[in-house]
Amino acid sequence: MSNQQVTLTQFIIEQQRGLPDASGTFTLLLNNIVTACKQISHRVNCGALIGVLGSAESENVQGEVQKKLDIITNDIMVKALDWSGSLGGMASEEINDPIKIPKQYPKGKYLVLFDPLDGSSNIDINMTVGTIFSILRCREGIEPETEDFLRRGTEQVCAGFVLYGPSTMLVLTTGNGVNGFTLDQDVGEFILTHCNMKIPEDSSEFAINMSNQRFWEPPVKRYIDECVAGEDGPRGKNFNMRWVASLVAEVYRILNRGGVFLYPHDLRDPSKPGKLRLMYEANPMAFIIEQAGGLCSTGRERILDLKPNSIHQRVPLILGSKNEVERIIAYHQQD
Ligand code: AFP
Repeated sequence: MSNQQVTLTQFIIEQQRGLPDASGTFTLLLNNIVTACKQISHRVNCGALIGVLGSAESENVQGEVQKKLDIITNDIMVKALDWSGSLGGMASEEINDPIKIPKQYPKGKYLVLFDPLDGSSNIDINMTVGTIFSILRCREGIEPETEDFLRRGTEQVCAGFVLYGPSTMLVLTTGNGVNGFTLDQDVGEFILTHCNMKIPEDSSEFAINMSNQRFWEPPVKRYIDECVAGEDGPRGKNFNMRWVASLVAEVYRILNRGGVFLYPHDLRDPSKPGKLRLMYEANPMAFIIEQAGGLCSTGRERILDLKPNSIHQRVPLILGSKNEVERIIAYHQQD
């Protein structure tokens, strides 16, 4: 590590210094999240060597079969965070109700919501997975109920994700732009490597699960048909397609070279307006994407403006390069 390198801890402390009311609680919370993610990174890296791959014999609250690592990573997050005194409560993709802070520990002024291992169906094939988190403020001293978590994405004070890929990376926003940090595995520190990330406004790359095509609504069908028509169609240029089936990997790609990601509303099951979860997938990604100059929408509404109705609510999700997402929104308005 050279003297020039800025660690995540230094970066956060320097950012917090500018805030008159900063007490160090937020820095501690973030530090604990990062410690958990380093532990997760280690487990994911070791994979089959330590017997953590494969499915557990259980389902999560969404009725999805849990991977062993879904359970392990959830426990790592909870244990890294519950003692710190910085949290009033937590919510996880893997647990139905809010997770309470054990009685022996003090309660603090933040709430954290997380998906401990997003894209976990990729884990057995050694593809990129990640942890996504969203931090909200909490009234101090209360025992937060579900209702206390159900706040619009605009109220997030911080959002981030850690990507366990060829490198382990943390992407973070506190509402002052987006920065990327790479884990130096030898030193055990996240180092600032991607300053002030900005998404190109235009793009010719889209990501969507094409196997759902027959269920799409007309505006999405129109957008994708026009991309696929390439030079011969109304867009007059060729498009490329990617689908990793891991939101963290798709968002990271878009942050670096632009593009759009769609998991749109579809007509398969009227009880499910989308696949992805608002509070610990769509909201944190929307905060990051908007801070990097992109847009994030359901097609009809801005994600960050949605009033949540449950912790595990699903929403349609369309995000990425500004001009492409604006086009998709316009197609929804014309529908
Ligand atoms: P898993 O965590 O079950 O692998 O789901 C991943 C995910 O929530 C998101 O990361 C992907 O973008 C999306 O689902 C992939 O969905 P499909 O499997 O329908 O392509």
